[in-house]
Amino acid sequence: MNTSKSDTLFEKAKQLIPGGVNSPVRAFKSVGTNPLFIQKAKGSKLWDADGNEFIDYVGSWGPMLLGHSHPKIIEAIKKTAENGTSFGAPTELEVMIAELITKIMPSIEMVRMVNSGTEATMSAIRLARAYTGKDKMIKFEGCYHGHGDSFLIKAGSGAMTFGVPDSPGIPKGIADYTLTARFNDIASVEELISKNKSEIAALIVEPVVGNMGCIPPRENFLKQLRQLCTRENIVLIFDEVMTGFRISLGGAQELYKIKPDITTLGKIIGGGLPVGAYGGKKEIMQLVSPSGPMYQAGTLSGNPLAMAAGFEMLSIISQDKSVYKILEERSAQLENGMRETLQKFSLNYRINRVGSMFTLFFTDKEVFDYDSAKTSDTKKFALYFNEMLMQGIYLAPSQFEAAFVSAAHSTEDIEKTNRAFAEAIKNIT
Ligand code: HOZ
Repeated sequence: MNTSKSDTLFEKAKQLIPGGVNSPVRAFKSVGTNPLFIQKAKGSKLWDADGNEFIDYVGSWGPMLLGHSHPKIIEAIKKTAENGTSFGAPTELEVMIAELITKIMPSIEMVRMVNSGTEATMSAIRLARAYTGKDKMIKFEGCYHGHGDSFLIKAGSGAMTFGVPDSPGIPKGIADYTLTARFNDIASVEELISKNKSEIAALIVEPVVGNMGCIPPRENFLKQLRQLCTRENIVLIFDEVMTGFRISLGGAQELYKIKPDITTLGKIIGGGLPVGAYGGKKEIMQLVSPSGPMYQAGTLSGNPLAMAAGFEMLSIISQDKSVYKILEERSAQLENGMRETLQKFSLNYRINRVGSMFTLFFTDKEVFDYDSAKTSDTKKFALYFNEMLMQGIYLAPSQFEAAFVSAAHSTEDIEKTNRAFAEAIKNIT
């Protein structure tokens, strides 16, 4: 059998890069195969180094809401690059994108751009501590907020996939400041608050979890979090790195009508370039240096290429009203097709979907938190993943990630995916 170009590249990469990849989940380790090395992508499709074509539901883990290589975004990047790629000095584009973000998400009165979601969440926690003068924070089991020290405690995403939710290398002193509650369990939050009275600076949550697979909040859960945080002077942080501009233009906060104090953003606001942001109430944001004492900085923050791509992306999705309609229609078509197949095979696997984010869990239990997500049969998931891949469908290589539909997915793409799904389920059942 001929070795594929991807396999050859992976062998070489493993000698040079830890695990052969620059971010763990993409290594395909939990599905028992080698990763594909990607050569190019356009619309809903991507092509690997061997020229194989796939319908893509990873979408660079979220940012490709409009599909890959959207002509207007590419044009904006090219045009901006002609005038220089980084100045380490302010540009008009930064003001333009800040204005657009604050308009789309009114809870964000001021915003600071950074380079990744991890930077955004690390900065948001520091800011909450500076604002409240308190040190502890609450996060939820299975939520993932990037790889900052304080967050790799009972973390989701790759940490959950590889079974190391508490990473080594984090001093106990730091870990002690992170308290973990159970998602969708308000009593677990109340208990932590009463045991740590007046010590909690912030509560951070993925309002719809994407990093233990897609898990929506139960009715009133976010509202109850808001009430508790207001009562206890705790800064409520919505990590909308995945949900922002995806599950609705104004993110989860618009969909569920809850106003957080701080929001962290990433992915879509960079239109495929590396960007993150944190923003919120003016009163809190004014503590950020240089208007206040909370220090946070970055040479590439507000980088012109990233701002140009992000601004174009946000302009398109805020003007073109058809985008969210298409996303919902395609996602519903996909969900319905999958449900039909499951029914046909008398399988009760769970599909959680919020807008264009979804996950199929290989369990017959309702999936609403970390423990219930862990009831999934990950061996079955691996079989399913490989069956889909063989039929040209590229999914996230982990049970504990969300799949993303884009506005570039056509009804034919979805039909093909539903046919592949039926075949995959038949072959693994
Ligand atoms: N943290 C991303 C998933 N939630 C994975 C990023 C990657 O491996 O590229």
